[in-house]
Amino acid sequence: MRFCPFAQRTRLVLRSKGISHEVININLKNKPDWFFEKNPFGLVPVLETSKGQLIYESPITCEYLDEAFPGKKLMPSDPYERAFQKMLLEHFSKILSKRNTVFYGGDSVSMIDYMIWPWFERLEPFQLKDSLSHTPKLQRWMEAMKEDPAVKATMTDPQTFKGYLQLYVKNSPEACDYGL
Ligand SMILES: N[C@@H](CCC(=O)N[C@@H](CS)C(=O)NCC(=O)O)C(=O)O
Repeated sequence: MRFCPFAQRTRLVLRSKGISHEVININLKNKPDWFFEKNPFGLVPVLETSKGQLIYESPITCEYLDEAFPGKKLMPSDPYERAFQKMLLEHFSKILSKRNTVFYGGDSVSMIDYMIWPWFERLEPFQLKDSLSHTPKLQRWMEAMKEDPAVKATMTDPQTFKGYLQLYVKNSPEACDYGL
């Protein structure tokens, strides 16, 4: 679903690693029966590999992609650093402000940045951007993230997002298709 932050995590990693893929959007207000064969919980995202293997839960899809495909590794190789990124993700709203680098895992984008980005991208359409006015580090991180090619490729413009939200709150079956 184009507006889902969890699915955006997976799309960010697919883009960042240059993995060729096909996106099939699910209208979550009107899920097709076959979707429950892909994920019995009926949630997006779901990855289906060329061998027909099915993987769901966004952090698990992202870690799978990072491990299964060559190219830039988004998870650190050091076991402590890997554990640290997982701890950050578990508690991201509470402890993120403690870092001293531009990105959360160091001086370049890594998995943790992609895992939390979709929620920050939505601050503007939710008219919450001003909530960052006293957090210069967070603002610098957002500016740096906006320069990342995978972030640019998966970004939804705030107007389109607002259009989706207006339909979503009315429980409209057209919400997921807004802007198509
Ligand atoms: N823990 C899941 C959450 C995924 C999730 O909640 N996706 C929402 C869309 S943003 C969904 O599929 N909702 C459908 C529903 O609740 O029926 C993950 O990380 O992948």
